[in-house]
Amino acid sequence: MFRRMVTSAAVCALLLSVAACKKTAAGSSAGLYTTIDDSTAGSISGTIHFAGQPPQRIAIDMAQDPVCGAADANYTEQYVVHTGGLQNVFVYVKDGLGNKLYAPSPNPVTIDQKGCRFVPHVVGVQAGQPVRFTNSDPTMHNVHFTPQVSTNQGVDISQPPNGGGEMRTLPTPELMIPVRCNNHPWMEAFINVAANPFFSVSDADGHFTIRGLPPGSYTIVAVHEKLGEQTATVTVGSKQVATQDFSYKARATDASR
Ligand SMILES: [Cu+2]
Repeated sequence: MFRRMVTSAAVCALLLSVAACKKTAAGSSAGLYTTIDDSTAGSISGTIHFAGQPPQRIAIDMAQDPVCGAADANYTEQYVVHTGGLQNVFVYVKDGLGNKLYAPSPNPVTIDQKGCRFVPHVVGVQAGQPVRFTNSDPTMHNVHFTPQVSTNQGVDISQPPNGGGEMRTLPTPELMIPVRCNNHPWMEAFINVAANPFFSVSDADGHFTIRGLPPGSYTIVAVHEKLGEQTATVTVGSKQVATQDFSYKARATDASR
């Protein structure tokens, strides 16, 4: 018993995911977690702009697998821009919550393999919240990733045609973990593990919304897989929708991707 407690404490000391640790060490989550107060909660909403001409998306040759070759056309997803808005940017609250802890949702975030691509291309998940991997294609796929943070375990699982469903939980915050499929080298997705539930991924028009924030001043960070991070400070009043946009532009080395 004593050893188990010591081990648990040691593991907790290593983990950044304080919420999950305290839950384990205390044996109960009661009182540890802050609940979202809908009577005062505000949100941060904005658009990720892409200034100038985005690099052209390239059609992917999927002929090596007849099933993929028969699927819809597939294009590189590094720069998905529609009417000036950049999709697939992960935006999260980095600072401003003080010592508030939020329970990770037990509901999994799903990454499907469909049309020989990962869908969605970028996901956010809270530390301790499960990620579920599925395969909707009539061909064999695979999910393979190696996190940099040692407390997040690597994954390398084969997924049979129209199968899968395996779940994994990453306990520690980490940004843009690349996910690949061993069978199809063009396939790529990114998992972002957040310390709290306040994050969003920009949609097809570049819009994002982070909901449920208590009134306060926050540091938020936008992360793009190729163009990196941008930071902003945003103040959110009671029931207010605060606006914060970001703007990226192509790098000189990315003439065509
Ligand atoms: Cu695959």
